[in-house]
Amino acid sequence: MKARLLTTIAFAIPCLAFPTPNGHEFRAPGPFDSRSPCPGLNALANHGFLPRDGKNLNYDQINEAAQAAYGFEPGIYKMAVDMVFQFNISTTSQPNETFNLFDLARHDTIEADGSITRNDIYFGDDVHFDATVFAPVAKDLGLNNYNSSDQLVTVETAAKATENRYNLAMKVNPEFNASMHQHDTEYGTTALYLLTVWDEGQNAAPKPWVKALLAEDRIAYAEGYTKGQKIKTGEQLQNMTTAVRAVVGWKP
Ligand code: HEM
Ligand SMILES: *[C@@H]1O[C@H](CO)[C@@H](O)[C@H](O)[C@H]1NC(C)=O
Ligand SMILES: *[C@@H]1O[C@H](CO)[C@@H](O)[C@H](O)[C@H]1NC(C)=O
Ligand SMILES: *[C@@H]1O[C@H](CO)[C@@H](O)[C@H](O)[C@H]1NC(C)=O
Ligand SMILES: *[C@@H]1O[C@H](CO)[C@@H](O)[C@H](O)[C@H]1NC(C)=O
Ligand SMILES: CC(=O)N[C@H]1CO[C@H](CO)[C@@H](O)[C@@H]1O
Repeated sequence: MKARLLTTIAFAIPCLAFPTPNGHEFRAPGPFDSRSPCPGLNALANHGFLPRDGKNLNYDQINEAAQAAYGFEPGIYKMAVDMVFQFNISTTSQPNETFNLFDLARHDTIEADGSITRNDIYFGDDVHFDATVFAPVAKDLGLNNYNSSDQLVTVETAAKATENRYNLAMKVNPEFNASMHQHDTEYGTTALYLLTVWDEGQNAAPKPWVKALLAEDRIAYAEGYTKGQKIKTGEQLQNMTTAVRAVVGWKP
């Protein structure tokens, strides 16, 4: 209840929001900084939880940043980082140890078609935020023009928004890839953003927090974001993924 009140006040009066942690103010990337198709990692670099240049990142840095900024349990991103090395997509001088954020844009490795904030590689750019791609998603999520009694993204809303995006991508992209790997990750990244900006007290994701992460690669400290009291676990992420998939009747 207290958390809810504080969050509500923080929405209304941004200067009362929880302060941005020291040294972790938002700074947009410069022309020589490396960024990825992943809003979660880009935001960590934009806030200095990862090196702001986004280069030569190793597993320990990712692991620590995900704990410090988002409150994830240790080890939760080991498999994701291992995939980078298994796919041989690193372009650093130590390609089995480190990678640059831009390396993650290599299509049909971890990067897949039907992202909710990026376009498909078929249209030329799968790495930068794409306002045209995101507009219908934002509309489905109700991220714009909402009132004070309608401030939360639910699992149901999020699942349907992603489903609509997949359907649209399949319709407009003649080379839409429905590879096995892609199918495995479907709706998983939706669960990931929900859990990252989940508000325990309200049992949903505040719209301004969702919008900052997805549309600006930014952590919504100015809008009252906190990582919460409880550590976010792999089991929770698994359950969230199951819940998102259940809404749309996704079958493996
Ligand atoms: C630290 C916590 C993380 C969060 C909150 C996060 C969040 C997300 C989200 C929400 C998306 C979907 C974006 C969209 O559909 O437009 C995404 C995509 C992606 N993430 Fe992350 N992520 C995290 C960590 C990682 C890690 C550790 C890796 C690999 C080293 C990774 C690699 C990717 C890649 C390659 C994509 C693009 C997939 C696609 O094409 O949609 N992410 N991430
Ligand atoms: C990556 O490189 C390793 C070693 O060179 C090789 O065994 C592996 O098959 C490669 N993986 C892919 C996906 O190409
Ligand atoms: C990377 O690891 C693979 C085995 O996983 C090995 O074959 C390859 O030589 C290593 N590459 C470098 C540059 O260390
Ligand atoms: C707030 O928005 C919701 C959803 O658009 C709507 O159902 C509700 O009537 C609105 N409430 C107020 C007080 O305007
Ligand atoms: C995850 O779901 C399982 C099966 O429904 C349940 O037993 C478990 O308590 C859930 N875990 C969390 C952390 O919610
Ligand atoms: C497996 C597969 O179909 N891969 C294709 C995905 O789409 C790109 C371009 O859109 C093609 O180059 C791949 O061959």
